[in-house]
Parts: sequence; C-alpha cells; structure tokens
Amino acid sequence: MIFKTTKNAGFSLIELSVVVIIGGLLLTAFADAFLNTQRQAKIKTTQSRLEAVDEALRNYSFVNSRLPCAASLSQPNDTATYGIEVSTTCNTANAGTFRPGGTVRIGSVPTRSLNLPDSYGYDAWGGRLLYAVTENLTNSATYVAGTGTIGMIDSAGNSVITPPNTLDYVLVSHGEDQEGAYNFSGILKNPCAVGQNDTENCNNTDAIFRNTFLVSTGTAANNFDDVVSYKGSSLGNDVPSGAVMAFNLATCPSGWVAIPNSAGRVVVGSGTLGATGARPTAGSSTYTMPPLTLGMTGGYEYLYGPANYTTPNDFQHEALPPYMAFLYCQKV
Ligand SMILES: [Ca+2]
Ligand SMILES: [Ca+2]
Repeated sequence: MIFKTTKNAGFSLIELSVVVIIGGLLLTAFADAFLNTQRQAKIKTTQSRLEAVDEALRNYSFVNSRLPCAASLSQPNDTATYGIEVSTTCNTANAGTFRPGGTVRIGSVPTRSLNLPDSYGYDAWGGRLLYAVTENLTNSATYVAGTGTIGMIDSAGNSVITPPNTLDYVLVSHGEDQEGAYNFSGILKNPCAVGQNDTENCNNTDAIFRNTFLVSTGTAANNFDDVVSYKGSSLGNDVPSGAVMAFNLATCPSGWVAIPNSAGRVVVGSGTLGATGARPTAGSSTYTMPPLTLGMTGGYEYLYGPANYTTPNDFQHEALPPYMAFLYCQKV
C-alpha cells in the first residue's frame, strides 16, 4: 500500500500566517491611502465652496456697499427664513447667532441673501459653514472695507494678519471632526471640544479664529482639521483711494465723495499733452482752457447724431441734448 504524504499539498500554518499578515498590511495601506484620498477630496470641495462664498460676498459688498449679516446656525433648512441674514442692521442679538463683545456676529453663511445655492452653505462633511462678520460692515452707513475687527492667530497664538484683529469677515469649515458644526436641520453635530487647536473656531465666545497647517484627526491638543478663509484690508481695494468714477446716481455711494467742481464742466486729462496742447496741472479743477479754434465751414456747426443722421445738413439730431450729466465721485 502506498501512502501519500501531505507535505507539499498546500501552505503550512506559518506560510499561511505570513500571507495573511502581508495581505492585512497591504489592505491597511490601501485603506489608509483610500481614506486619505477621500479626505483630500473633501477638503478640496470645501475649499472651492469657501472660494465661491468669498466671491459672492465680494460682489455683494460692491453692489450694496456693505456685507450681509450672518444667517442663523440653528434655523432648519426649507423654512422661509433659512439662509437669510438675520437682520439687515445686524446690531441686535438674534436667535441662532452669537455676538461676542457686541461687535462681531457669528452665524452661518446667508446663502439665500447671496443668491447662492443652499449647498454652498455646507462643507463636504455636511456641516454648516461658519460666517463671522464685523457688524459695522453690515451697515452701508458705516461700511468701509478693510476696517474689520476680527482676529486670526496661528497655533502659537500669534496674529497671522497685520495689524492684528482687522479682518472684515471669516469663513470656517469645522473639518472632518465636525466639532461645533451644525447640520442641515440646524442641530449641533458634535460639541466643540475643549483644549484643542480648532477649539478657537467653535467656542463662539470671542472674535478670534485660528488657521494653522497642523493636522491631526486624533484628540491631541494640537488637533486642527478646520478649513478657513478670510479677508482683510485687501477687500475692496480693487478700487484704490483717489480713483474717480462717473456715477449715474443722485448721490455718491458709501466710501465715495462727490467732486463738486466737476459739476457742469468738461473733465480733461492733466499733464503734458504736447508742444502746442493744453497743459492743465494735475489735480487742477480751475484751470482756464486756452481759446479753441473750431474748423467750421459754411458758417455753422453740426453734430453727428447716429439715430437721425442722414446727411451733414440734417439738423433733426439737434433735438438731442448735446451732453449727458454724470456725478463724479472720488474713492475715499
Ligand atoms: Ca475641527
Ligand atoms: Ca474663537
């Protein structure tokens, strides 16, 4: 009788263990890489929403000469006042917002006031984006871009902006841990953990926020997984001080002052025009122009009006006033 041995029939227990351990390590590495890719994708999505809100706030402030007040953090979605700024004056406490120190309002992004889709009020983890705004800048009578009072510090507590405490507004996603974040129903998802780096962004007891590169998903004191965006004195500086614009308005907008000397007068460029040209000095609004010699023929002058002009002798176009009046204003 011949007996077959089982020596080479399969893996030994040791061999099998090694295979299982290596397989486990590979699986763990693959899972880690997968989770990290997912995390990075969510951070990227959140950053792009913050950028869109930044852009919307910028446009809103340009059109309305003020920033919107915050919306409620706890107002459930699909309600009439959801996503709407809690007050157009933003100087009294309203439910669902925080008002530390009485000068800064902390709430959620007023997406509907900004004409943004509701989804732009949330980060990629489903938490409402925090929006902190300097109250004075929500009122067109007191709005001057770049004069905010919100602070931004690093992990060591140093200000990351100069001068400190001068941000107009701050946007915060509470990150993967969602500590301090409110959900679609306006319910707090996770309590604001005490003693962590990102506690500064959810304590809502002051007008100080934090932005740092430290990232940890643990509970260590250096934990920081928030995504932050802010604007300071650069906001509104697209139009530098001293710039002059013509407005089709009865009065100049906030942040602009009228130039009374321009009323009823022709505005000309200053500096040297040429050897024989007029040379008014810069900033002069009282320069007397030299007499002009017009090249008229036939003893009369005609204007070219595109609507009625047919021949050089057609005078119908003279029913049109020869000028349009605009209000010239200077950026403060
Ligand atoms: Ca966080
Ligand atoms: Ca804080």
